Amino acid sequence: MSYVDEVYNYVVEKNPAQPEFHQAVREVLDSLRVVIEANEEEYRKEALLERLVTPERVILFRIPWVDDKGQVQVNNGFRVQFNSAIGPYKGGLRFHPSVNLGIIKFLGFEQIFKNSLTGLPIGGGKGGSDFDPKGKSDREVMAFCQSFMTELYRHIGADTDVPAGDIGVGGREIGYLFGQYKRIRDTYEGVLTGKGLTYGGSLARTEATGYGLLYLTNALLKANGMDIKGKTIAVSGAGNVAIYAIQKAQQLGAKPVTCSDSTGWIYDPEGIDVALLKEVKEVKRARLSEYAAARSSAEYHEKKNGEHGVWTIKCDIALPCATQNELDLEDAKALVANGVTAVCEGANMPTTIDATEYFQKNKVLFVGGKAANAGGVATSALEMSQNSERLHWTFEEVDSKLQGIMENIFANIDSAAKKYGQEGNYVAGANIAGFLKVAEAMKAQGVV
Ligand code: NDP
Ligand code: 2IT
Repeated sequence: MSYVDEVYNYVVEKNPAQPEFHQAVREVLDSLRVVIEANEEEYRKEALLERLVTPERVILFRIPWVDDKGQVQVNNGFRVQFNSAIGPYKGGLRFHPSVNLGIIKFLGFEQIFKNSLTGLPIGGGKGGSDFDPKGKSDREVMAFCQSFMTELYRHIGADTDVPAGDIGVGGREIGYLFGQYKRIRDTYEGVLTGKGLTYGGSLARTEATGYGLLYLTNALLKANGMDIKGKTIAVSGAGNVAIYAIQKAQQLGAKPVTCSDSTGWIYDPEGIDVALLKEVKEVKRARLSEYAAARSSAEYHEKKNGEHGVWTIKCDIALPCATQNELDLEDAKALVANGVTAVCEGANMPTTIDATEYFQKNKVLFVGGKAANAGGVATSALEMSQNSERLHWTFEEVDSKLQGIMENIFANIDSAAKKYGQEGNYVAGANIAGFLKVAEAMKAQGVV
């Protein structure tokens, strides 16, 4: 059996009931075959792949907190410190009821390669909780965040592990987490990114993932002889990534016509009104039905099981920006039948493996999340730089660095794909380019 297949079987055996983690590993290992086969003996002897798929450290903890009725609640907390070969662990925290160890491991594993692709010195990690911030008062969210940090603080630090936001963790949560860390440690340091602008945050971090996604999409289209101007875009999600993807798409002259949340989706043929979307989702924290109620051009569709939502809308470009496995084979077929030319992942692993293969077979330009959504974590690394030098850069400075980083990522994944005989396969290009740097650093540092 090949080393790649052996290690995949090892992962399935050692990590039962973690399908998302298996899926993330499968996708990476499959595209590394050509590299692994060329170095099989050396990698096998050093157990390089076994080390790569095994987190350096996993922290599981209890989070007790008191709700507004005086009732004690208990949630599960996770931090997976996956790989620190090229820098301190870096990656977001997700608060969502679906969070479990397998989900955090898939996210932490992907983060290793994504962070490597940014070209910046950051290792891979991820964390979170099955806590649901939806419907909670600010005081309840604060109580939860303080309890979460009361355990997490001992495992993180500006040069050790630097968490940030992800689903369910935005500016409000980062503020509460930072306050509690500072209080316990009595140290003012850049231990989290995505901070507010008054206490060490970076300009453009809020916008970075969505903007970066569009900078990359733009570079992809240009390299393939197309222009983003005038293109119709289907976006899913209505959170941090989706909102700023929609905003940048409009700035580049494209027309995003959809968005979605966990309860329903919007089709707005005149183009999404970003100011209204921000008011509904960022300020009121309300459902998308309120968007439709305030805008006559918009149709609202309640989410139904088995229904295919935004992917049934005819578009040139699809940008999944909500969550894992939200775009399946049937969705891919509908998009291809409607003439989609490019799909770039704003979310982490939103496309199932069979849907990805269907796009690739049908010559749709496809860029996975490790490359396409790396702008968020890249700008987090820029926030770390600013914290270290105790200076703030202007919005334009950060934004132009972000644009440069995304264009660089595209150039690197494109040339890695070509170099390894898989021209146009940007998934393979990203996995290979991300892997090579980490593997080199792991080899240099010996058996650790
Ligand atoms: P947010 O919490 O801001 O928004 C998530 C959006 O997706 C919301 O609209 C939410 O709906 C919807 N959503 C989440 N889970 C589900 C679900 N199970 N079914 C349907 N809809 C769902 O998160 P982000 O925008 O930050 O994250 C979106 C994706 O992007 C995630 O995959 C994340 O890992 C990834 N990502 C985020 C980065 C960042 O910097 N924030 C960086 C790189 C990747 P509702 O409003 O109803 O909750
Ligand atoms: O998935 C991701 O890259 C993020 N949620 C952002 C991580 C970060 O450290 O900014």
